[in-house]
Amino acid sequence: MSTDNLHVICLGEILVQFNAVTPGPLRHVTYFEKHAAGSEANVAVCVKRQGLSSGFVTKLGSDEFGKFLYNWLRGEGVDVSQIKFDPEGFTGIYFIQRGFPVPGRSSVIYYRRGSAASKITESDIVEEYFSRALILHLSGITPALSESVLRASLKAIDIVKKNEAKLSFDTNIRPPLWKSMEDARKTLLPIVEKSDILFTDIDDSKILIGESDIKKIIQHYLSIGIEVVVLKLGPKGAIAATKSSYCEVNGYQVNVIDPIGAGDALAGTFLTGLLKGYTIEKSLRRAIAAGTLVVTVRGDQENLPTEDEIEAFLKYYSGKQD
Ligand code: KDG
Repeated sequence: MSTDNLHVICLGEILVQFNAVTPGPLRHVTYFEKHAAGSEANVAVCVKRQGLSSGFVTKLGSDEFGKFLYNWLRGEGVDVSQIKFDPEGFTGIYFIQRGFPVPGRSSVIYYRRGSAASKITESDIVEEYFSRALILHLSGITPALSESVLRASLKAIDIVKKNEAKLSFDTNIRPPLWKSMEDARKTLLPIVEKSDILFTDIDDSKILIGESDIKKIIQHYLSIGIEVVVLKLGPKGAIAATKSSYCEVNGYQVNVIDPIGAGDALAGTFLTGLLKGYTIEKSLRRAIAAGTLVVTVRGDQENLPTEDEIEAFLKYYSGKQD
């Protein structure tokens, strides 16, 4: 491992998110807000905001949106040295429809097939760079982008495993990105099995291991050698477990504007906690606080809290939750 470490390196696609300003079906929405988003990019920004170093590896189109996203990440202090611009490619975008047809829920409409990020190949994975990672973080979105991105992801994983760094994986199954759920299962399971830290939820676990019982899901993942399992329970909170510890933290009741991005805030904050040497329980409490803040606004990254802001949140809610 290089002496010039980065705490967390993330590989994936950052996209422009157009978030409906008003709730309801998109056909009736007139105004959209522009945000920088994308699961792994959200994690990279989260880690950096909480005072650790992070790098984000991707390809962007040589277009206005590519410039916006590059400058955004650079402005946040994420290491962008491995971001490439593809002169032929375009930057992926997506729209968020809020509060319809299910109040409090959002849905995602992608315009990303064939984007610059989907053209990432193994040759974009530089061994010297990935050797600097203490943690490589990926989600189930990245391997779904294309065959070549899947191969690139596997190469990055091999590098960090060879260096005895940790693989953090969020299963994040996004059905519109897969041919079938069987395809998702076959592709993602080998990555899950290599993970040291796993973020998942009940829906994804049903697809991946055919299990929906909370205790059995956790037992299964621990039994295959995953060190830390975090099971996200949506607004109910989350559970974190290792072979020797188990803790459950309840969610907070807040006014949900857009729940998308909460899982990334949770993952990024939890990883930051582990890297700072916090206990599993303290890391999870902080992670739930961060996820809660993100759902109270449009956009995935704007409300990602700093260390002090998490403290202020927890201090305010102390004794008011559970
Ligand atoms: O986790 C939030 C992401 O789902 C969102 O930002 C968009 O990365 C995204 C995706 O591919 O769904």
